[in-house]
Amino acid sequence: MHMLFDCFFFLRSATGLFAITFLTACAGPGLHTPAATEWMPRPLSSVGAVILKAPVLSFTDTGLSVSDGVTHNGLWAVDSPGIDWEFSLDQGATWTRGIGSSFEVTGDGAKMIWVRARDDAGNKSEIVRVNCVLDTTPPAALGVAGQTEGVTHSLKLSGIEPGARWEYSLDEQRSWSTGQCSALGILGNSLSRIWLRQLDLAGNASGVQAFDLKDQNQAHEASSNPLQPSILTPGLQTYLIHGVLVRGDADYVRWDIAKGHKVQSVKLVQYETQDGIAFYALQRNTVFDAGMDVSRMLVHGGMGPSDLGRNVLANTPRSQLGEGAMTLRIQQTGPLPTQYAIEVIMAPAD
Ligand SMILES: [Ca+2]
Ligand SMILES: [Ca+2]
Repeated sequence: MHMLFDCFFFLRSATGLFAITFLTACAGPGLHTPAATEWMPRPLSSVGAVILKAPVLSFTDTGLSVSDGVTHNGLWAVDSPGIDWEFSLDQGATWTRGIGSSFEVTGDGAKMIWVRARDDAGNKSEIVRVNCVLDTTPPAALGVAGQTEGVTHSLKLSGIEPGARWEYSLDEQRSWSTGQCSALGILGNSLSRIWLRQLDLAGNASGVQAFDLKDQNQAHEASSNPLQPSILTPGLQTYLIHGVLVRGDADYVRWDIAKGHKVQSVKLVQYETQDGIAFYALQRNTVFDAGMDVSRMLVHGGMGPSDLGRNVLANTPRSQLGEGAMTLRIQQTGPLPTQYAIEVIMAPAD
């Protein structure tokens, strides 16, 4: 995404030409905000009498926010059609002639970037100023400590940078999903390995870490008894339920939503099979005793490849997502084994 900083216009007064520059702030919390207004009166009858059209300055804002000015990309584009330009990184003390239509800023840290048009007659534009933070340094790899709590295996994550997010991959790093809080609760017997990493505020990825789920001796086959579902350990915000389904073998898993919290999403995140589709249902109860009575289910339906990443609770009223128990049933009607993984995200209630 490009941020454009071309908001300026001119006013003519009795004494000469004035330029007003309004700079769009690329600043978020803790960042410097560019000067909002710049008055530059110029005499009309000397060298430098003409105020040139100011360049348009843009850069690619990266990371968790693409509007906070924190970026790992130091390449700045300058649009100054037909007019030479120059830039300063020291608030105008020294200027560097621009070549082409971009320049690169190096060195991590807060940057005050000034750009203006110029010509050989000494004419200049007003200065376009932008403050940003360049961060090209990847964060350290996550610390990961596993522990088993009941039938849930919890990965406690440490070393998460302020403002960073952590991600996991179930497909050997081809795709990544974002986790919440600083732990991942895993229940099931299908996944063999999970990859973990963090992305800092600017979007730099840390080194990855593999966590072997087969060697940890914590695989748990989810209960096939609707009245005795497997129970996720409480207190975490990110969970993965995984297993293998085949005709006649449904999985039942329950979680308890703490007071002041809600279920934010329930998503299929892995589905590997040669066989059609699975069927899921969620019931607001400590057991799944709805049977086939859909009126007692919160949601129900098919889950297949086209449902990957879809929050099945997206249309459920918020009032039904709060404190209390919720039980999942997932099953398959075909004879070929289906591997699945479902992500459950909890969050503080609004
Ligand atoms: Ca950013
Ligand atoms: Ca960094």
